[in-house]
Amino acid sequence: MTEKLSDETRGPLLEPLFATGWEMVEGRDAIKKTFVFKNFVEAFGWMTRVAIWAEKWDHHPEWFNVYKTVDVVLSTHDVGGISALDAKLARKMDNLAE
Ligand code: HBI
Repeated sequence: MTEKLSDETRGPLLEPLFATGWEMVEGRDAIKKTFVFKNFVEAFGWMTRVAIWAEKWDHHPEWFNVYKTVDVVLSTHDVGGISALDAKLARKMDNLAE
C-alpha cells in the first residue's frame, strides 16, 4: 500500500529533488517543477516517454504544456500527499529530460 511520506522519511527522498529544481507547492503536500525544452516536439516527446513510465507504474503526473514548457505537479491522490512514487517519477522525469 502506498503511504504518504512522513516528516522523518521525506527528507532524504526530497532533498536531492530540491537540488534539481523541484519545489514544494504552496499550501499542498505536492512537488512542482517547470521543464523547458528546445521546442514543442522535444517537450511532447519527453511527455510521451514520461507517460509510458507513468502508465507502467500506475502513477500519473498533473502537468500543463504550453509550446516548449511543461509545468509538472506530483502528488499521490490516493493518500492525499507526497509518496515515494512521486519521488520516483520525479527522478525519472529529471533523467529523461537530461
Ligand atoms: N496517480 N498521481 C497519482 N496519484 C494516484 O493516487 C494515482 C495515480 N495514478 C493511478 C492511480 N492512483 C490508481 O491506482 C488509482 O486511481 C486506482
